[in-house]
Amino acid sequence: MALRPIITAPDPRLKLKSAAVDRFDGEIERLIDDMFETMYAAPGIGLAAIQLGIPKRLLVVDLARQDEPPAPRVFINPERLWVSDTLATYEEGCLSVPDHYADVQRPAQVVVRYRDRAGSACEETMDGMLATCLQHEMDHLDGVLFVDHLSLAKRSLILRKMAKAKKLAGASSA
Ligand code: GNR
Ligand code: NI
Repeated sequence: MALRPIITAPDPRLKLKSAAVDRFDGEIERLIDDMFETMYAAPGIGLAAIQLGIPKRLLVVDLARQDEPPAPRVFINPERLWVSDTLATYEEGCLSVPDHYADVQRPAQVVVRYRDRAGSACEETMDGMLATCLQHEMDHLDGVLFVDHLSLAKRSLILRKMAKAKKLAGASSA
């Protein structure tokens, strides 16, 4: 297992549409292990492969609290089959947009079809934080960040701050 660096905005790779996973082989297994290690170390509750620069439709999630045993979940080639009309609002953050948080409205319930780590087809109805997190991660697979759901004014403010922080970091370390 290995920690891998998480890409932060602004970065053109975060806008890519990721491609379906078509082989469930050792390479994917290694990537999944690295994604968990990187997500837990961050720490975060979800991570999409593109956040490590790999444009594959693969994401990992663990919503267990610190006082609960780990509950790692893998979702490969996930598709939303149905979304509720009812919306839910959560304050979201993103490991690719560090230090920024904002309320985002999304469908409160979703039905998702995906393949698990073994490649088996699964279908699951989700609500609560899992529904929000899955939709946040599935957005990453289509090059969408949570800030893209905000008003232009809020999005621009956050992305301007991110660009400035990156420039300052580059100037001092490079
Ligand atoms: O760690 C994360 N927390 C979070 C909080 C609210 C809604 C979504 C998330 S996902 C985020 C990790 C991340 O950036 N995944 O892509
Ligand atoms: Ni994210």
